[in-house]
Amino acid sequence: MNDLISIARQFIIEGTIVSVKPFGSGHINDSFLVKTLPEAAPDYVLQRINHTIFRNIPDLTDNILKVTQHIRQQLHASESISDTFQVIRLIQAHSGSFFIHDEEGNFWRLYNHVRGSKSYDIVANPDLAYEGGKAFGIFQYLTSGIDASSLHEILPDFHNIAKRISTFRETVLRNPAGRLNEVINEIAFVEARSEQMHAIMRLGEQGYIPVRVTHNDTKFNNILFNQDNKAISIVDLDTVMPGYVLYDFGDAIRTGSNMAAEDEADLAKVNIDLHLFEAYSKGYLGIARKFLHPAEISHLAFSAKFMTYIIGLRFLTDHLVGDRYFKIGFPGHNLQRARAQFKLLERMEEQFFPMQEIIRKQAMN
Ligand code: GN1
Ligand code: MG
Repeated sequence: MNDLISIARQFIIEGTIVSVKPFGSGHINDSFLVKTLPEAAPDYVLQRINHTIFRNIPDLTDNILKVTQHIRQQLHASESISDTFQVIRLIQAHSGSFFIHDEEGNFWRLYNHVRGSKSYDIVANPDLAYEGGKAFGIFQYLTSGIDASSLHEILPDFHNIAKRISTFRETVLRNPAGRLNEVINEIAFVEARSEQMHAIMRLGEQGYIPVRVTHNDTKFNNILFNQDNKAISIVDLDTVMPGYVLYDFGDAIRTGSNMAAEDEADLAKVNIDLHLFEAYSKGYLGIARKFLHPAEISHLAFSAKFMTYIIGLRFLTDHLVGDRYFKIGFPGHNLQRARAQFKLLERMEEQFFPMQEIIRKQAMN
């Protein structure tokens, strides 16, 4: 903890640090809540950035500064879209930089912690889902004035399904961790759907859907709520880069309409809740139908299937390579995650028609 305190002190903070504790449930970076006194001073979130995944920290930081500064300006503009929406702020270090590179080679950064905020790994009710949808609609609206091509592509091909599938197939052939025998059913599941899952990529290549500024990691727990359960901010901005909105919508549904955890072991609990789906879509489209293109709207329901597929595929691939990307809590965790995602996808397939109906209805309202 002393080390963490001394790292946090290298940033320009208010108050005196009283504790630093592990925070959140991310699979990539390490996050800590830095509490300070007096009460009036803000608390902070200290993060060790996973630099084997995020290899260019200056570019990453550039993107975050550009996006957060733009949103802040938009929120100050007279015709603001929301009274309660806030944007998180990167805290500058005494050195003048917005990150620290320590002697051990680690990269650190500090954000303000939004006072009184909380997040949800599982969405308890449609009101939260509605708020979450609205928050991502607002986020997309507020970033729409940024030229997407001015952002660095931090993780190239992040949602490139052709590349993800070819990496998967190559991994299956190599079988580097010797785990192939246990995933025969999952491989068949992936292969049976590989063709249809190219749809969004093709729409993009053919120019039917625009490249926009997108968040690319719209897990529901990246939405901050206040004590009244109003969504007030969006966090985890590492993957904000040029992309398709369909990825953002789909990932939010994958995590925000599933009644079970992302890694639920009891597959009977995994399901898409259509009430949550409708509420999220209503909140989102209430803002986004004003600027989405027809081909975007007509693929929203599909995007939920797509994102569930591609994340399941990434978990499965990581299991096959021996758990090198996602942090795991126990052996077999990535396989358990993959199985839960594939079960969720099956449930979405069963309920795809009502999902499409819901989108049609909410898009017209
Ligand atoms: C990772 O930051 P975190 O842990 O929420 C991953 C996402 C996945 C998610 C699955 C940079 O996100 O793409 O959807 O895990 N982020 C990166 O839970 O790979
Ligand atoms: Mg993330």
